[in-house]
Amino acid sequence: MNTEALLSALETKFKLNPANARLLIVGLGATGYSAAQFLQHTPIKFAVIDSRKQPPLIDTLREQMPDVPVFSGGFDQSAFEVATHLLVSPGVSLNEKAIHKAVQAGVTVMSDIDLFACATDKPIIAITGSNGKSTVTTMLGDMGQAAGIKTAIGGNLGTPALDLLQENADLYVLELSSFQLERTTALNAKAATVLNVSPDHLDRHEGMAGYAKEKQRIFRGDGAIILNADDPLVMAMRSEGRKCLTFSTQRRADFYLRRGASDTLMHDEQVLMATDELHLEGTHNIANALAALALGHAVGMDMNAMRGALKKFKGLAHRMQKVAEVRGVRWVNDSKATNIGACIAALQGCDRRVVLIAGGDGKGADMRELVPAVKDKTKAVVLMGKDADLINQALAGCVPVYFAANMKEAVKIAASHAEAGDSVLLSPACASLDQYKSYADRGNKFTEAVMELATC
Ligand code: UMA
Ligand code: ADP
Repeated sequence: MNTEALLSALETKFKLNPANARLLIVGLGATGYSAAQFLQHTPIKFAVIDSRKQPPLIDTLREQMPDVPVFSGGFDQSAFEVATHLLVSPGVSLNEKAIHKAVQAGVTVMSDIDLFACATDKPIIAITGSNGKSTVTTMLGDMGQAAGIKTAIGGNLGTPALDLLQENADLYVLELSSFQLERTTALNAKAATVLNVSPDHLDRHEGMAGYAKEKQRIFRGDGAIILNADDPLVMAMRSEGRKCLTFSTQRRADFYLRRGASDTLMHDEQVLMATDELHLEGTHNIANALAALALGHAVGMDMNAMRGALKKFKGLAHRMQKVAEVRGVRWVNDSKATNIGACIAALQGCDRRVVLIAGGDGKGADMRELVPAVKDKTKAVVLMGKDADLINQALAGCVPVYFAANMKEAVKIAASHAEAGDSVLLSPACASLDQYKSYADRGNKFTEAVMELATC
């Protein structure tokens, strides 16, 4: 890292001068810790605060950086009063009283992505959307490597952006959530996309309009804009005077799906590959592949290398992952479907009758949007978790609904309603945290229960 260039960028973009700046890192999870590690090698003075009594990385921080002041167990206003800048972790709402007050007093809010953007002059591909972010980010990582470019992938995907700098890559591919974007101003990605916008995180954003506005922040700067021509909310983000590429599974676009005897992925008049060369389920994954091709193309990646990577891509765990075929019933783990849009895409992609297992924390979404796809594809629904009653009311008797207390019970009930030729799909349309450690934990519990069933 070139510290001089970093400090100059921080001074220009955030009026952050180490001589008088006091930066407060808000949140001591993966993001907060990565920011502390990064700042430790700069002259910027900082402290860390977390509202939790025992934030996950507090012991590691105290051991590794004993001189850094740490506050925990609440957002003590006095810590905010001496700060000139706040670096707020994505899990902390900007509506927190202490943050709100600090902002009113003139304190600048920034994100780890801002620090990252100021710390590198290497090209960045930035990816957001309600669904498909991790899949497209991973596809681009594979494409970059196949093209011989040292590529690092991370952000919301798991590895905090600042940790990626240690890889000294020539291309960074960042998955960004609406929470990361709402507090980011310095990003200028060489190519960026909003894959789609469907209801999610409405408990933290001001309605769909507010949520879409946060996503649109990914297009700040002067890089190429990649848009989903099938999503009107995304197309409304088109901006004059910027290089723009579109992708579509429904109409002619820069990168599109051509239906025919053999369905093909196209770039203008050029046939790129047949869809049956992809090892992925569902039309939504074709959209993801087209988006990845458009992003790669926008940064000048070799088309053959990109095609080769896509042909090898096997999909990520917990996304439409076939777990087993038991007595003619296919069991599919789509635990990562943490919102309505993902669940609808999963149902639409199923070519069999479905017994759906859903439920969890609906994050304030209107579950009635599930009705058409549920009516069209499912023969029964098994509900569990915090918002099971809410989903049941939304479905209003359109299919038989059963309730389960836990995953083992849900799998048992689903098995009793599925016949040979059907699929049982775990695609919850909800976050998992009311009952599980994570979506992965929920998916693993599902897989375990299915395996138990298979052996009895
Ligand atoms: N928290 C507090 N008090 C605090 C700080 C955090 O209660 O002072 C809570 C938050 O409400 C949240 C949890 O602690 O429930 C974690 O928050 P965090 O900001 O410390 O999270 P990190 O560990 O830094 O992880 C974050 C992303 N998490 C969130 O946005 C909630 C990770 O995305 C991301 O991989 C990581 O940064 C690296 O960039 C995870 C996620 O669930 C996968 N993202 C959401 C999603 O995909 O839907 C947005
Ligand atoms: P994200 O990182 O945005 O959560 P993932 O690639 O992890 O996206 O997929 C999350 C969920 O969304 C999975 O259930 C997956 O099957 C579904 N999904 C993936 N891509 C799309 C898409 N383009 N449209 C709708 N749903 C999708």
